[in-house]
Amino acid sequence: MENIDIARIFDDIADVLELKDENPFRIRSYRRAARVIHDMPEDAKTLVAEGRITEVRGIGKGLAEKIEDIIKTGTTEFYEEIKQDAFFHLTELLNIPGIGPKLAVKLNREIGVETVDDLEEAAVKGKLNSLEGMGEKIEEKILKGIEQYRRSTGRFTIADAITYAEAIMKTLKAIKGVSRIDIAGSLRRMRETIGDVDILVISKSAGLIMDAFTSLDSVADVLAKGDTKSSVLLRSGIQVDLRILPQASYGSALHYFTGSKDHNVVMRDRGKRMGLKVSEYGVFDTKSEKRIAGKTEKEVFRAVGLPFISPELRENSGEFEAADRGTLPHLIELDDIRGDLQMHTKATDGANTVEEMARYAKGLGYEYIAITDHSKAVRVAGGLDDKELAAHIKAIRKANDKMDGIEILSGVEVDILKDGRLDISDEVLSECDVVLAAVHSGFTMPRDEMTERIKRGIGNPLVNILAHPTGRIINEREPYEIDIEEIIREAKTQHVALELNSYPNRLDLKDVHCRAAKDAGVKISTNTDSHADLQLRNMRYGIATARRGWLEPDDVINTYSLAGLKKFLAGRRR
Ligand code: DGT
Ligand code: CA
Ligand code: CA
Ligand code: ZN
Repeated sequence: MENIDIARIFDDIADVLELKDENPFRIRSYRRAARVIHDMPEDAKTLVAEGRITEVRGIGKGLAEKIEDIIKTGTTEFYEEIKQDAFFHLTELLNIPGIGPKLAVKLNREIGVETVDDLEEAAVKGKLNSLEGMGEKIEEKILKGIEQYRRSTGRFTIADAITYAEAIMKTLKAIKGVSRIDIAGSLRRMRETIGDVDILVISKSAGLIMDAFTSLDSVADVLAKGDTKSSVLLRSGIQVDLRILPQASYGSALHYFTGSKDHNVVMRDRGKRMGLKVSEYGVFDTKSEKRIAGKTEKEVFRAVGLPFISPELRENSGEFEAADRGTLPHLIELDDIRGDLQMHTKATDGANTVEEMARYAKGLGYEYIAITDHSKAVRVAGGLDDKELAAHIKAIRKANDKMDGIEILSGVEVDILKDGRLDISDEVLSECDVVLAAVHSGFTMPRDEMTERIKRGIGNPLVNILAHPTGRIINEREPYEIDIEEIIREAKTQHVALELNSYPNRLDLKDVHCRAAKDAGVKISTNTDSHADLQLRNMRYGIATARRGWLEPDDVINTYSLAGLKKFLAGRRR
């Protein structure tokens, strides 16, 4: 149960109540609950387990009880009732732009529409025009809405969003009269998934920019077009909002539209206590109504007595307290990274040779890499057995001898079998410079068993790093059930680093768990898990997540010099 799933339950309830035309206050309170849970920076599961759930703004005792119920049982009594309601089937229709609760009920009563597919069929067959009170071209509108809905369900990975955002920025930057352009919103905060992309611009030629923006090749649909704000839907299904802003308040707007909402609320309250009004238009003296700051973000922070807070930290998860105490972290940067410790080659399921990977890594300015192909249990990837790995290690050493300017460490991503044993012998593992261990099968094990399995796996003193510790694939596969706190404790005891797998649909460990690991004194290894040389560039997503996890260079072993790294690795093998 992720926060999104819990929020979904409250939203479903609100939908059904709305379809039934129930008390609007009741509907609104369910909607609000859904929003609060959806936007929470921390895992509801963790908050409940630690008894901190009522500390979240907007969660009182009543709501907290419902959330606990959902986490424990996956549902609530009322939700089960709601699911039996005849109207429950109609909630999907509400996702279609242009269909509200009244219309949904009408379509159901008069022509028996229950699902989006039914609706599509009715529209295609021209059954809607005959209904009373339907506007012109209703069928066309609804079909367009259905198409839009099907393309835009779910959030996008950060890599998808960045790819589109950067392309758009490049085009807009080239337009005359654009003096500044920035990404704001969740993408600037580098959240692991992105709802929509927010772009801010300073320019005197608004018309020109809006025309260019709404006629980009990648645009499928223009949702709104105005002088200061336009929104488009890209063919990929990603929505992009563009705002044109005046220079004098640009810093305030950039701060406001970067969010998060929770962070903004605290800024506003903080200002209020100082006799200031903080908004997207500037920081104003409440009495004189004079603007005292707004041109730059730094100015805005300074006006409320704060140093600049990095966007990745703006989740109201302790950044204000740390700023006041002067203990904000010196966040890790991509430039701090000296090597990459997980990648695959042609020996298993990679696309490139050892030499090719090394050459590309050298081009990125790295001092070292580790080649870590799969072991035999991962049959689909052509995993190596003892003998094959031993031969591969020899080949890696040979490549290392031949190549100047970068150290190629020999390694393996060894499988942790269901009983916690590793599927490569200690004899061969001890030939490796670095050993990553990981789970690749049996994902549905009960929590206790999975936790024990992994603890046993990393209990082997030859293991240095636990790879993709929770196994999730964003938008595809939930993490397996584990006691992550227990794993963090074990990693500390065993002197094992936890991986922050930087593959953009993994980002595993995720941000809050990176922070927990850091707090427990456990080191992180940011690796790309590349299966082709170009993927070595995915390190940026790992660094983004590391920053969201408050990590500093010293928390990440890939920032160490080769000697420092070797020392860390040797620490395990006494
Ligand atoms: P997303 O798009 O769901 O990934 O998340 P954001 O954070 O980009 O959210 P978005 O696009 O709805 O709005 C961008 C920022 O604008 C958001 O982070 C904070 C600010 N903002 C928008 N609406 C509100 C609001 O009602 N209250 C406050 N305080 N800030 C808001
Ligand atoms: Ca956004
Ligand atoms: Ca937006
Ligand atoms: Zn793996």
